[in-house]
Amino acid sequence: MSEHPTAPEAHEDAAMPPEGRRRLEQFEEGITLDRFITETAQAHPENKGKFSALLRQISLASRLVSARVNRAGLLGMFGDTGDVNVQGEFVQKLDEYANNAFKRALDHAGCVCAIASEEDEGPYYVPERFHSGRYVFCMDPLDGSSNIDVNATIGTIFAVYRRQSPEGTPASIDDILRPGTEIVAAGYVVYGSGTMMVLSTGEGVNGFTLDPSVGEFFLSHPDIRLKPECKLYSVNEGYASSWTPAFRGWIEGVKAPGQGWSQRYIGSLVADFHRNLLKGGIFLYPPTKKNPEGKLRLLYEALPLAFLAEQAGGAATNGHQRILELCPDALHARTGLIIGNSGPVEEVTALLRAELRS
Ligand code: AHM
Ligand code: MG
Repeated sequence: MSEHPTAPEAHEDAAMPPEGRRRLEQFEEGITLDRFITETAQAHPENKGKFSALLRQISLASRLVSARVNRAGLLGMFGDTGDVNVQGEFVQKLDEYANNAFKRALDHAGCVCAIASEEDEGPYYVPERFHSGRYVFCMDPLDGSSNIDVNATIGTIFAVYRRQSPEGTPASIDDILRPGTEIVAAGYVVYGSGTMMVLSTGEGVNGFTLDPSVGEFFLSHPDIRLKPECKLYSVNEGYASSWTPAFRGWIEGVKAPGQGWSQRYIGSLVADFHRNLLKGGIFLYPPTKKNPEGKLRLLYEALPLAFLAEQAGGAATNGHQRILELCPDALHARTGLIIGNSGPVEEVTALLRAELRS
């Protein structure tokens, strides 16, 4: 039996909650991300190993970024590079590192033909010598960059599409700008007090915690479902003066006496989404005066998280339409985002739709 990763006495701890005991048993069974990938591939032999290669390279890049994030303060990796990205934001040193780590991990493995990144103005088409593959990879390599320098949780968000053009031919922008209904896998990695990858290949959502002592992700959160109870809302209330009356009315409603809601907002979408996914909650970022289309990016922020939310039994809209039915018209297109437990998401969306009609 594997020794990984806990001392036997931990199991004898009568005070340990059942959930903790269950997690330790999962760890002892040693269900690694690698094994999960192998078993997923066996269930889909049509993928010819390329999908597994892709997931393994994502895992590698995540571990590289995790290691770098953990040591950033020691390596002089805080702060910006002096460059400004296509979003008009200063590129942080870790943004650049994460962007390159994922591109380098993926471009030569024969599984990806194009990579779209928040940090790059245009798509990166994989050189032909690397046998450009059958998948398209879209990512925000390091979401929540403003939290880097304060050691608060940040993360990588990604979505995978199957290319539409034939393999072996040059890929194009039409392979990248696809509706969310065509996503074949999506996930994120949170670099927080621990590092965790949350992944869906379209058959539910599973969470894997990185054991840094062995450099491997282990299944720690199998079959994640949003809790039916939803009493957390995440919104930047500093923009309240930009909200429409219907939106403001809904927020005032949850704050009314006796409603029992709490507000939680980290300012890293990936971290706010992760907490809400595990505890039950709703994240809202509507259009504002500063960002009339919304701030968050459809292709590599909203769409992957919408895929995960739906796979976990939740919902995601832009305030009017289901996010997964949207197709970006540009790489860096922005959107409003209301995401989390389906009850409150549908409630806010119904109010906003009615407001639009009136
Ligand atoms: P980033 O991708 O450049 O880090 O920006 C996106 C981030 C999200 O992670 C977060 O939800 C949002 O911006 C916070 O914005 P604000 O500071 O306006 O509340
Ligand atoms: Mg981001």
